[in-house]
Order: sequence, then structure tokens, then C-alpha cells
Amino acid sequence: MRRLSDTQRALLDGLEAGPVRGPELADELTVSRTAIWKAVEALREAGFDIESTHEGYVIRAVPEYGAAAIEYGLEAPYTIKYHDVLGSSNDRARELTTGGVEDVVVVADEQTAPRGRLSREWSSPPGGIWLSAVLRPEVAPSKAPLFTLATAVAVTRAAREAGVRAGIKWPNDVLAPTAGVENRGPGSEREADRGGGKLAGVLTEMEGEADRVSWLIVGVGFNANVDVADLPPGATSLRECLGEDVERRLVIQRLLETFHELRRTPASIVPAWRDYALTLGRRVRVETPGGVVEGEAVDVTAFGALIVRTDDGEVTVHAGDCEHLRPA
Ligand code: BT5
Repeated sequence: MRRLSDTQRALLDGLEAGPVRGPELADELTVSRTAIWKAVEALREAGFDIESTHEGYVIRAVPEYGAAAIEYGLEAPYTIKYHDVLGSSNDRARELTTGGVEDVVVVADEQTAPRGRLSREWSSPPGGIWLSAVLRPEVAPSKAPLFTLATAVAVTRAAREAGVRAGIKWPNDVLAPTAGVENRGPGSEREADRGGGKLAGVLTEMEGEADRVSWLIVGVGFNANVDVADLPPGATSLRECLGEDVERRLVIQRLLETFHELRRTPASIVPAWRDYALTLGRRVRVETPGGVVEGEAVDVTAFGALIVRTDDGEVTVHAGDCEHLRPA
């Protein structure tokens, strides 16, 4: 099962609250009893252990991963579309925009043609969290960067709740302290300086008119149950940091719930980002489309641009690659 039918979703919602009597749910939804039975069977096929008791159907076990597993217990209004393998979840999400969907989250266990920013490569072995959310916020395109910041905050909080002391490098990298980085091959020796290994990255894509976003896709690459040997130098994973695997469905739930909370209170996004920022107060070197900016990162603006104090005064940087430097 890749996505849930309305009956399956109603059944899952009911099961979340307690035992569900088939005939009562059928009446409530005005569907046949057979339709309920089929929905139970479909959920069983998706890996749910559903027992039929004298009080009604009861869930005994939830599958490890998949659309239903992620939606079960999710307290945010997103629909999950799950694939074992995809080229790129951002590409799949883009295809879905033509059908007008909204608040749909495409999740893949593995990606074969994933993209970083500026078409850079992104390693996506099985076991990671590779997802893309299709959003249609009623905001001007100039506010789109706020969604990237909110995503980085949501990923960081989910990592912290899993027990990893993650932080954010402007604008969208989530880093985590790693042990023994000096032994991890070329590039890794600078990790400690940078604030840790790269645990996750965000790729935001958008289409819009002058005053209004048409669609926005936030893509998250979050190294969860992945060996660092399968990632480029300088990367880390939850598995590496924790020494054990996480329940990805729960991590995604927390990520989406935090993200949704932030969306509903936009004024809280930048303060939350500042709380997690590893970049502020540091010497940085930012490669921007207009050239290199070097100095101390002093703040972010209301829309997430980085303010750098250089020898020639303060410069506001809207986009670029940021490197944390050693203190001068
Ligand atoms: C990013 O790009 O950090 C955004 C990555 C977004 C990936 C997600 S996965 C789900 C969705 N579907 C997609 O097709 N994409 C999104 P950027 O800042 O350009 O960083 C790219 C650089 O990070 C690469 O050049 C590598 O050095 C490094 N890198 C590649 N794979 C990595 C990984 N899995 N973990 C950490 N670093 C990685």
C-alpha cells in the first residue's frame, strides 16, 4: 500500500483512539461492512498487526516504515506518499504539483538520482529519511526562505529529541558533533572546526508569481539509519551519533509536527532558528553569486538572510555556501 484510501485513514484514526467496531465505523462513514473489512486487510498487508477482539479491532503492532506507519499517530495534516525507491523525492513532488496537490509529503527509502542545491550530488542509501513536502502557502515569494529555515529547525529539533546535539549552519545544513572525525578520511579533519558532520540538508524549490507563491517544495535529506561509509566525507548520521537505529516513522512525525507548528506561528521561526544556530558569532566565509564575503556572522534578518560584519561594514547575504572559519 503506497497511500491510504479515505476508509483506511478513517479506520487508522479510529484505531489510534482505541478499539474500533467494524459495523459502527461502517455506519459512521456510510460505507459497507465489506469496505471496512477490506480496509482492515489492506492495513494488515501494509504490516499492521490488527487483532479482532470482542471490543472491536485493536492495533497490536505498527509496521516499521511506509505511508500508513508514518500517518499513524501523526499530529499534523500531511498526507504521506511512500516509495521504496525513487529517483528524487523533489522530482516526484514537482510532478505532483501539476495535479494541484497540497500538504503532501513524498517519502522514499532510497533515491537513485537525488539532488543537492545547485544540482550537486546527494547520497541517499536505504535507511535514510529522504522526503519532500508540497506546500501552497499564501505568501509572497520573498517569504519562501522562511520555510527553509523552519525545515532546518524542525530537523534539528527531531534530531535533538532522538538524542543528538544537532545545530544549524546557515542557511540549511544541520550538523552534529561526531567522535573520532580525524580518522574519517579526506575532508573530515575540518569537521570539528565546522561544528560537526553534516547530518541533514534542505533543498527548497518554488514556483510563483510576483506577489504569490504557487507551490513550494521543501526537500529534506536526513541521514538516519545509514552507515557513514556510504556517505561522502564530512557527513554523519543518527546511527553514527547514537550507536543504534532510530524509528524513522517517529522521527518524521516529530519533524512534520514541529514544521507545522512553526508554519502556524511564522514569527517564531527566526527566533527558533537563532536558538539552534552554530553560525552566529563565528567567523565565516560565504561564497555568494556576487563573490566571497568574509567576516563575523552577526545575525539573520526576518527573512533568513545572513548579516556578516566585514572589514568594510555589514553585508547582507541572501544565498550562498557558508564555511565556518577558525576564530581570527
Ligand atoms: C543540500 O545540498 O544540503 C540539500 C540536500 C537535499 C537532499 C534531499 S533528499 C530528499 C530530496 N530529494 C532530492 O532529490 N533532494 C532532496 P547542498 O547544500 O548543495 O549539499 C550538497 C553537498 O553535501 C554535496 O556536495 C556533498 O558534499 C554533501 N553530501 C552529499 N550527500 C550527503 C549526505 N547524504 N549527507 C551529508 N552530506 C552529503
